[in-house]
Amino acid sequence: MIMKMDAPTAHKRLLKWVEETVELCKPDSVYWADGSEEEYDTLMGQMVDAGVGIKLNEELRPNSYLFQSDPKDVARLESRTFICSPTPEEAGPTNNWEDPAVMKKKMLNLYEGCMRGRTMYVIPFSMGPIGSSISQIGVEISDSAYVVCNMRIMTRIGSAVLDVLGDDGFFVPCLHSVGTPILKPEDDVKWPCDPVNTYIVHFPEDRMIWSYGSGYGGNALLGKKCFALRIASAMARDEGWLAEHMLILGVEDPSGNKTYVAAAFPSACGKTNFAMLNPPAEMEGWKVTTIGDDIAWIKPGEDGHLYAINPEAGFFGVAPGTSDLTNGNAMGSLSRDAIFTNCALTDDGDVWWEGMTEEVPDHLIDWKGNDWTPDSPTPSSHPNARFTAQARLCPTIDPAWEDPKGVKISAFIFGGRRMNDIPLVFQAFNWSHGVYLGATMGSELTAAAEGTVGKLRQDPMAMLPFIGYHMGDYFQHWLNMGKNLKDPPRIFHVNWFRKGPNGEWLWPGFGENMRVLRWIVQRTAGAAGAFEGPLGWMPGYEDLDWRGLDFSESEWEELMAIDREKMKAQSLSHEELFLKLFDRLPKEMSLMRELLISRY
Ligand code: SAT
Ligand code: MN
Repeated sequence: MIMKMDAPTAHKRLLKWVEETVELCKPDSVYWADGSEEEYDTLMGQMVDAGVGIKLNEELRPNSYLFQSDPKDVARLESRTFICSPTPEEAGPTNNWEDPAVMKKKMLNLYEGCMRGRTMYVIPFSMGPIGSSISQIGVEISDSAYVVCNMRIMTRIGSAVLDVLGDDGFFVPCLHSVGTPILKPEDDVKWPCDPVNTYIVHFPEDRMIWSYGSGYGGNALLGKKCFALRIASAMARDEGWLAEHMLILGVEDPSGNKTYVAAAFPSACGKTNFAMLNPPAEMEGWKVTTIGDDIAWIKPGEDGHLYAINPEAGFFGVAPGTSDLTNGNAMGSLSRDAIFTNCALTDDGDVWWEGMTEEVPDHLIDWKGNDWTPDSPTPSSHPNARFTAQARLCPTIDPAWEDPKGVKISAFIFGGRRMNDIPLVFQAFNWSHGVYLGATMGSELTAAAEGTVGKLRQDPMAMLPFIGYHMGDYFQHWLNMGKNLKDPPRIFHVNWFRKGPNGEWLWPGFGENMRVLRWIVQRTAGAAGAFEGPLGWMPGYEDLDWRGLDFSESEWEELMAIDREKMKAQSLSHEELFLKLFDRLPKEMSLMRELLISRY
């Protein structure tokens, strides 16, 4: 057993925490991750030998592995996610809350001896380029080698992080256990988890994360939603920056000028696709580059502008639906050195998922390990099957993606999934109006299984499950941020999902979204036309580049139309969320709503 003596750090608080965790969780051994390639290969080798993971065909998918989870552990679990601030008011009505003392007591009971028979991994990690002034350090303790390997792709881990941490640097402790000690040989299962006792708990005051019972995605890779959004949002509020659920992309115009944009979309709106968009060939000279596909940390620079980094180093993307047609750049990123979870296995040792190719393989092993044919009644991959891919392998990765200064943000985009009311694109009148657009963002439910079709789900800034404090205070923080900037980024709203009377999509989406992006970027430079509408500044037909797309002016009119009666009804739905937040809702939000109604 490697004990404290062998620890590769002299950081007192870290050593003490590791020692206490050993005493509590009682692992068989302790291993400090150094982040090396050999370490990754060794851990993967061990998991393959144990039948936990599958090594994919080296020729078809070099250095890549497939894991299949317990069917009861397949996604983030919002009902078990808690913000344990000192009072329920601080967590607000949109988060689950429990008294921190009560929750700690309950979880200490669960953690007691939970790593018996297992190795306890200590994983120092940096969110953001190591040493950047926008980056933050965390240390995850986990009893899962799968977590170590995923963290090595999604973040920067190991010795280099300890060097920056020094003897007394700040770090966020993140404790994770799959919650299944190995007490007898039968306990050593392929995907250990404890769905009954799963908890994903945040202590914003302590800047600390405790997770128990799940090995999947955001429940277990604690740098992602837990740290980079929930804990970081609380840190950002206190320190004057923003931790947002946003992709960051660069737009290069034909003369080589680069404009960076950060964008928030509700789930299932093609966020990863947008971050890696391939412009239509006819829009010669226009190019999109990728900084990140999920999370942005944004800080004001000395010059009064906002600078953003992607705190992550990889993509944890939804596999089904990803193809060379929908997102060739994601396919490029996962062509090697990747981890797949809950995808299907092909007969030649590669992965497959619904939508990957037009031709469906005759035979697969599905995500549950069963034989599968096109006649099988269930999909071969779980709908939330994931790829963990290195950002540096993305064909569109921006040369500045690891720049410690970050990239200057010129525009924010808030997206919606609105089938029958909101036009394709418009620009907010000013910063506070833009914050209102973000605050009232929503998506219409698509499947009956999700609830009533067409019902609007409010998801402010796509942050509903990711704000580590009261949502009203979060809106106030956004308003405050704008006041302190010299030239705040322009704010836009887009909706790729509008449908016509016969249920047909009015906008082709995907690469064609470049036409909207071009208008947005030109607006931020004061170089594109717009007219004033009730919702904001809107482009006219002539303001978009139509080369290579047959889209008539009357189609455009339909796509951009505003039905004043529908809009009035919609603004009532904003009130529902605002009422919940009433005692902490900034008055600007109510005023913006009044102004909006008065313009219809
Ligand atoms: O599981 S993750 O949190 O990483 C992804 C998601 O559910 O949004
Ligand atoms: Mn996300």
